[in-house]
Amino acid sequence: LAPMHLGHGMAKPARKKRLPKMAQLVGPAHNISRLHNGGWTVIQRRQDGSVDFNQPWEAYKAGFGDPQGEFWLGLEKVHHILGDRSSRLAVQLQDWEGNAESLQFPVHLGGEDTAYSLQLTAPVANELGATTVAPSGLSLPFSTWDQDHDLRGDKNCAKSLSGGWWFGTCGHSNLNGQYFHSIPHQRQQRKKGIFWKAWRGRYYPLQATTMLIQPT
Ligand code: MYR
Repeated sequence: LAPMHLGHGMAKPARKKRLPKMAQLVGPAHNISRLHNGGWTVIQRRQDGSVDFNQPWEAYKAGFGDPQGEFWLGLEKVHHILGDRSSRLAVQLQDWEGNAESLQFPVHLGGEDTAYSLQLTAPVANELGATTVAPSGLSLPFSTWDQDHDLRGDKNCAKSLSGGWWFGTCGHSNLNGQYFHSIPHQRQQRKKGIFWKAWRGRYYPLQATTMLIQPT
């Protein structure tokens, strides 16, 4: 990993920086245990749209997909791996022009009693571009279309977008969105895609993503 450390005052890496293909970073994966790589565990991969990520709460809790292809490891397993320790999360993003971006930041993940809330310190949440951040930081529960815990009182982000995610305002990121091979003309469709606003923007459907965790 060539991580970008957030919240430590470091400059953003150049946007066009190329990284090795994610498959090489991650290595062959025949089962969950072989997904471990230098203490990092892959918890999510998108690359071809072969798996439907618009799943209900129970599926996001238990995990789904193909460990050799696209998959979601499952919130319960992620919580089990991280325990109550503070941890690191890495996100690798690829666009359709050969550009890659890699971020990593400290997180804490709560259990199901907190709807698997992601706890981010204020500097990290601000660096990530969160809309509203209290001095004590940001606590962001996980949401699916059938369990709405997002920070929008008037909206169900998982329903109006797609997939399960730590939705705040609906517009920050969604790496579990619908996989698009080309940019849909309809705005209503486009917003359902896989996006990371601070990198390629709100309406750019990413080509590939990987998420990794590491207990610290
Ligand atoms: C908002 O303002 O809408 C909320 C901003 C939230 C920023 C943090 C989202 C990062 C989620 C990364 C996945 C973590 C996996 C353990």
